[in-house]
Amino acid sequence: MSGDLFHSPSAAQDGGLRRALKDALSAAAPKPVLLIPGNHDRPGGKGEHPLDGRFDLGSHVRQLRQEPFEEARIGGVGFYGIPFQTGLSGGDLLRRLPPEAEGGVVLLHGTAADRKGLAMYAYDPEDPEETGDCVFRDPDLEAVNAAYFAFGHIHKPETWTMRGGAAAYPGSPDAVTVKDEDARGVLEVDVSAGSAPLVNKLPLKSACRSLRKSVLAAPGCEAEAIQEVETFIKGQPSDIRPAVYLRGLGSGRLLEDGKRSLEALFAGRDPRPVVKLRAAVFGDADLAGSGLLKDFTQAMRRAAAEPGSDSELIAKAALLGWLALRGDERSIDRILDDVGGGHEAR
Ligand SMILES: [Mn+2]
Repeated sequence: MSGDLFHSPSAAQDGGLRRALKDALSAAAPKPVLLIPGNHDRPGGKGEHPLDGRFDLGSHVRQLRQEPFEEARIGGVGFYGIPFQTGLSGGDLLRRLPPEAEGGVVLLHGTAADRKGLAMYAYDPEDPEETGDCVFRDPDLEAVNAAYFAFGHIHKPETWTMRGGAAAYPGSPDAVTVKDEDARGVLEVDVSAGSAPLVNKLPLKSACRSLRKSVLAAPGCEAEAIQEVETFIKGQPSDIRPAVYLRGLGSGRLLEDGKRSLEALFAGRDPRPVVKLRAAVFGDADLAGSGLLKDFTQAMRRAAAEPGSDSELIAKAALLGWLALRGDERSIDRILDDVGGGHEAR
């Protein structure tokens, strides 16, 4: 397990959670379980953390915590755990590994910076979780010549090969954020000597992935938008965590009430859906009898009714148009930032 077993050090203070975790890990016994701390287990990569051996997670569970790396040998294979840390660069951490790491398995937690599909997760100074530490480059990984690099940190699954071996993020076993839309799984890796490792993705019996959808609201048909959200959520199987964004324009009162009623309706659903109100909302007085707003609303509805229309794009475009008419430049800048962010997240 390559890090971020706990969301935060304080989460690990929960004795009930630790008992449940130990219970779950006992299912693997007597097979050994190796784990390293990630940036969530150990924010900033410094100081005490819950994976420093203070908690007994089972005699078959080994917490690899020594810096810059800690070695374990199992069945003749060398495993090298690199705990999340901030003193050395990713390249320097890999160069500290001994020559025997060739053909072995490396556990590491951070960003594989040369993976194009994962590039948007790379160092972001705006994100307090991304400190810019433990960033690993493919040439530094290749120089180790390990059979397999077991990466943790990025929730999105990705496997890639390199000289003499392979590397992978299995992805989080459950959807942690609304962005985690890929199917969830774990990786079974065969590192038999003398051949390239075989990476086999195994599905999980009980895991959910997120599925995002935008629903367009327009003044005068807020109830239809709420109904559309309800129908969408009811139509999803139990391995989907629906994440619905209410966009467009509408009565703040009606949309807030609708959001609350949806939350009450689905309070018992597991996984519980996420409903986010992202519409530009108006007071009821603003909406009464405004000719321009009415025309605008009708234009939005016509656009949304076009076959094959992208409701999220229409909502954003309509909202920009509406704000432009009102001369609201600050909101336009904010939405344009959001549009850019949304595109990047794909
Ligand atoms: Mn992490």
